[in-house]
Amino acid sequence: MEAEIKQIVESVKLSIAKAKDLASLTEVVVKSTGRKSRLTEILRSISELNPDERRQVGFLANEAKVEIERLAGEKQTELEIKRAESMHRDVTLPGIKPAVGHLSPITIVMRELIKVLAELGFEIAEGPEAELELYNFDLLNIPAEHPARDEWDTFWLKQGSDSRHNVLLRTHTSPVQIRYMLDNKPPIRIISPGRTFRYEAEDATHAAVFSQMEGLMVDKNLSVANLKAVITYFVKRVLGDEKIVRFRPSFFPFTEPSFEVDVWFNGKWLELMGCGMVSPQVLRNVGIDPKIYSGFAFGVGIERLTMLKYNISDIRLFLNGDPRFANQF
Ligand code: FA5
Repeated sequence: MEAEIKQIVESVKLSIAKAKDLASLTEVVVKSTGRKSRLTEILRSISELNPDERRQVGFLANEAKVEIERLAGEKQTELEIKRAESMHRDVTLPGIKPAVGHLSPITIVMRELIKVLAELGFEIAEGPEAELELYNFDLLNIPAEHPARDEWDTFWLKQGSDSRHNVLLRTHTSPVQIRYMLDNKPPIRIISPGRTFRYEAEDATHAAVFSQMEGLMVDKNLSVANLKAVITYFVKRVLGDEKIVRFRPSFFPFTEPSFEVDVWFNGKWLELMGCGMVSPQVLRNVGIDPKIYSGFAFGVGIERLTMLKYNISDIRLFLNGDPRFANQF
């Protein structure tokens, strides 16, 4: 039995030395000195031995237990120091840069435009993306059979009994003009940025989902001169003074006269917005007397403006989510 005790101590010594962490050390200690260990078994059976043997074996077994506990204690201290050292942080090392998001180029240009027009006294008015047919078309002088409806084909969301109940995805931000004029009397000076939708074949300059910003000013004595001055001013403020801007006669059912505004870009004209003097019929539709008041309005394509500003050749890049494009801004 004496030899066995010595052998137990030797093998436990080896196991303790090999323990890689505190969990495996605890396991060794429990296995060698716990209730089910051979050492405990020996101590329990001492009473069956004769008195001489009893003293000798008892002494050795107790000594073995004390020795194992001492070795385990030393090992525990060693492992704890190691663990503390591995957790040590060098605060002078450069940190890991967190991935922070950023504004999309559309938002950057939109905000810039809002800032410039706010300086001219325009306030923001908003309208819903899911719009009534009545506001998107009828009250803008585009009745059901009007050919302009083909140009602005869209996604219909709800079919009701008539245009007051039919809901569609708005094709432009112009319905906000109607909503605002129904609720407010002149003088009016608003801008309305937002998403617009068209059932459209996409190409480098046409998207089915894009953004516009509407502008509307209604007051006494407004003329095309005011329209031209405001538009030329904000386009040059956003794109730079050297940009060449052209007003081209055009047609919109809700303005008279109407124009398209183009900017010279990569060797050709790029259409940036539609605009014109608010049609007297539209003013009458919303209860404003066209004999007293006149107004002008414009609807600028924000993607187009952003393409001009940053020299982007394809509108589809805005929505395809490629980080190589998005992270350049
Ligand atoms: C309109 O939407 C009129 N509501 C603009 C207007 C407002 C006229 C107020 C008069 C008074 P138009 O369909 O031309 O017009 O669109 C205006 C601008 O939106 C275009 O000049 C262009 O910059 C942009 N745009 C139009 N369609 C698309 C498209 N599919 N993808 C990207 N931009 C577009």
